[in-house]
Amino acid sequence: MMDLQSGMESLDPDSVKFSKLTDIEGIYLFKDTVEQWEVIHNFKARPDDLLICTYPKSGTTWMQEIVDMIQNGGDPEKCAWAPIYQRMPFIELCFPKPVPTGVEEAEAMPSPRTLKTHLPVHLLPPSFWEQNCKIIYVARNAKDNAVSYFHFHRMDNMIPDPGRWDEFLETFIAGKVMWGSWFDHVRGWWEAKDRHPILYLFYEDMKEDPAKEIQKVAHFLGTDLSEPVLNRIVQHTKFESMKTNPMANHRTLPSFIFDQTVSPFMRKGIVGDWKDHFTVAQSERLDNLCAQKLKGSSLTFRTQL
Ligand code: PPS
Repeated sequence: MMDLQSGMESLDPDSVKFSKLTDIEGIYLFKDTVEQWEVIHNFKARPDDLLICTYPKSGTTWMQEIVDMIQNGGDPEKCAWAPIYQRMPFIELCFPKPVPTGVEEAEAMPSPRTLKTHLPVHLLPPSFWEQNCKIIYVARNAKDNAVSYFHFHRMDNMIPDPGRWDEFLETFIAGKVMWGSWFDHVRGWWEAKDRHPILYLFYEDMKEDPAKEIQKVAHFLGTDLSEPVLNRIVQHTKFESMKTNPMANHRTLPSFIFDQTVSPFMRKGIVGDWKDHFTVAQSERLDNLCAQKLKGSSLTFRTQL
């Protein structure tokens, strides 16, 4: 099997360019993912799989690097063997042939595996529940999440052009973006955590006190980090380090996929960037929507630190 990196480099740029939105049960996903849905749905999770799950742009890559560092005893050399997207297969990712699919990559990987998904709770392949796999979910406040997703739409050529910010915000609110509604995603996984081994964390908490949140992840994985190891992980996974780490910053992806001259993958990495994008009216509207759609769930978000 060709590896993911060589496969992507061999692609015809036109074959990955966004063409049209396709969905599974109303959730927009890549065209190739929809075509392969049967295989993805029947994915065979193993009991010792760890799944990192997020709505897009919530801190997925950050959590992936943290987990890899914990699993490797805080040794950055051991996490540098490949770009992050190759170290942890993204189960619903499907490019045109000859690129291996996320499922194929996962199947070829020895246990214990760490996998990535952005699927909403009701679309997760059932074997993850059957095998009682551990899941780490990271959520980010809707405003910063929307801003980050807007800039991502500008630079990722595989997903639709976002249009103007105000237009994109409407699309985001309506859930007519890839992987669906932010509200349903964060709430669905919040409710699932009461029935399954899910560690539900927040981007804002990770920014405020990374050491505390990293130690929580370590405990969830059944280990305790010594002070020096914990400090090494905090340093290695802070935004400035990951921005310059070629194995984390996605600069190894061909520019016909991610055009980082338009907007870098490691863009700002802060809480509160929404203030530079939202009008007062937009901000109030999103606050009201959050209150309405998360009502009765005990789920709350911080939009500033
Ligand atoms: S993806 O494409 O869904 O996997 O993207 P994801 O990794 O979830 O989210 C990208 C945003 O996370 C920010 N980021 C970080 N913030 C703080 N610290 C660290 N170490 C870090 N790594 C990535 C990244 O900059 C994107 O957010 P924005 O707001 O666009 O900067």
